[in-house]
Amino acid sequence: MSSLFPALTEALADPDGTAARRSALRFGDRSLTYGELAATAVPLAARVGEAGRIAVWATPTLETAVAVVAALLAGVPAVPLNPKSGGSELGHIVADSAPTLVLAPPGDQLPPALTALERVDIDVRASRPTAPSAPYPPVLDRDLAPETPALVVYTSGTTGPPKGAVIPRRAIATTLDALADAWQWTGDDVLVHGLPLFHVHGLILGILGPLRRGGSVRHLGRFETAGVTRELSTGATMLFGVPTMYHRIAETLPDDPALAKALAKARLLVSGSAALPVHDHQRIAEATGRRVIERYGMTETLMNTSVRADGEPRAGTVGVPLPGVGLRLTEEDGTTAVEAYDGETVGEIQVRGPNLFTEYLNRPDATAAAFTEDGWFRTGDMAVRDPDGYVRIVGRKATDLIKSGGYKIGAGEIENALLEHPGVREAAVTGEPDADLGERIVAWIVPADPEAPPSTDELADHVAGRLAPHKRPRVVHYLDTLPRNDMGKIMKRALTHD
Ligand code: MCA
Ligand code: AMP
Repeated sequence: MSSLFPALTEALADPDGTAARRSALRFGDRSLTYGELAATAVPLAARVGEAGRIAVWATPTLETAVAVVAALLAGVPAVPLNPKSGGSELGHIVADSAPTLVLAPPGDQLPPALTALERVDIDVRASRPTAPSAPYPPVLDRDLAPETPALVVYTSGTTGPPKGAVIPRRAIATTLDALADAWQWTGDDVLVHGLPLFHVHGLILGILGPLRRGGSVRHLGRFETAGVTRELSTGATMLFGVPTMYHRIAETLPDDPALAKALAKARLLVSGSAALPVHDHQRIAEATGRRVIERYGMTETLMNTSVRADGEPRAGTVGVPLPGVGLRLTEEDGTTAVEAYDGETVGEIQVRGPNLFTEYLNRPDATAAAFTEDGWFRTGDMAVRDPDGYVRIVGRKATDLIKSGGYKIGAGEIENALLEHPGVREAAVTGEPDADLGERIVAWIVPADPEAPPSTDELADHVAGRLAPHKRPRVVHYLDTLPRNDMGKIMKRALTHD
């Protein structure tokens, strides 16, 4: 397979050439050209070349981008870790993915779950000004087979701990090239975003995307509308974000003419990871004259559909299938295709194509269950199709999956964490609509001692410390019993707070 990053290969071949001098990555006041990225990532790739699998302490920094590029050059699968993950989540991911070493920025303190691993510092400064001094990695990235695993990204299911989706090199190349076609995305584009770097959206689309095109990315470190204004006013051409970020932009716009002006200049504003409400689409369009376009993807499938840059933007839809992606809607039985393009008939979205993952690590049962017998991946997303093929997502099959701030969160893992609190006898978790987060996590608790129930903050801290802060309940209701059916199963639909 050819190199994932032709511009980097070019910079390696000619360290003084034009390609090498082009800007690649910028995080705050720290940046790397393609030449500097090569000089930093190639020695690191040589260092990790023999490793089986490597964990990356995926802070929103230059170091994470360099580490992932190094792993991809070396052909060693990288497991990006959320640096805010709690002990039990990290423990699970490390035990399941069994990395041989962990890459982290120098000076970052790693939690106990990682201290047994060999640590390699990602020292961007050390190799920055010079050409690559270490030998090239034993295997050059262009010699690697398309099926070589590139990343293992952990993603929540309805029950149990997160599963590691194994993403091969061909899926990354395919999805990024399909997006280039749909968005007319070139090396002249400068992307701005403030997404986390341990998920597909921020890492594959937001970092590897610009690098594959030979363009550049400016990462905000953390999302703030002021950073969006600054970057789009000074040369950035594209913005990627989750709906919560666009909601915050829509809220800010009435009092911030500079933000409106900056957004109006952008070539492309893209939202994904969850549905962007039509109201936010409208507010942004009215204030800026620009329409946000949506694309639809999943950790397991990378990107499936998008509104095209040369197509008609339509709020409430995720556009049309990307080149190479097979997409069908199926009836309740999961195999009979829905033929209608009537904007009304609902079916489950199933997809197939070279954009798909290979398997869930160590979970052949879950991998098999995710596909139909004839090889379609069941997304669990419910949709209709307009007469011209535009897909509208209308819901989700599983009520036990919550999308909050663009993060997918399984109710089951939060329930299990809550049950580990001594003050909790029974627990159920649901999602409810939230203007900012899309959905917020709600916990329904039967306390062990009704006279002294654990507080909302205590339970939020408990879940944040064990799993991750974005999985913490925002609201807690206290009940005497949970509603159960004759089989003893909790009836979540009966959980209402009024
Ligand atoms: C508050 N905090 C706490 C606690 N309470 N920390 C520990 N314990 C507590 N009890 C901290 C948080 O860590 C955070 O810290 C700060 O308080 C605010 O937290 P919160 O309100 O939760 O978040 P936010 O900062 O308002 O986040 C909104 C966000 C975020 C920025 C939109 O949700 C986000 O980055 N979402 C992106 C999700 C994403 O990338 N999804 C892609 C997966 P601090 O301020 O220090 O951080 S989906 C995907 O990849 C597919 C393929 C797709 O289609 O894209
Ligand atoms: P994740 O597993 O975290 O990769 O999240 C994937 C899920 O995010 C999909 O199955 C959809 O439910 C949801 N999703 C992603 N993009 C969109 C979008 N543009 N509109 C609605 N839902 C989306």
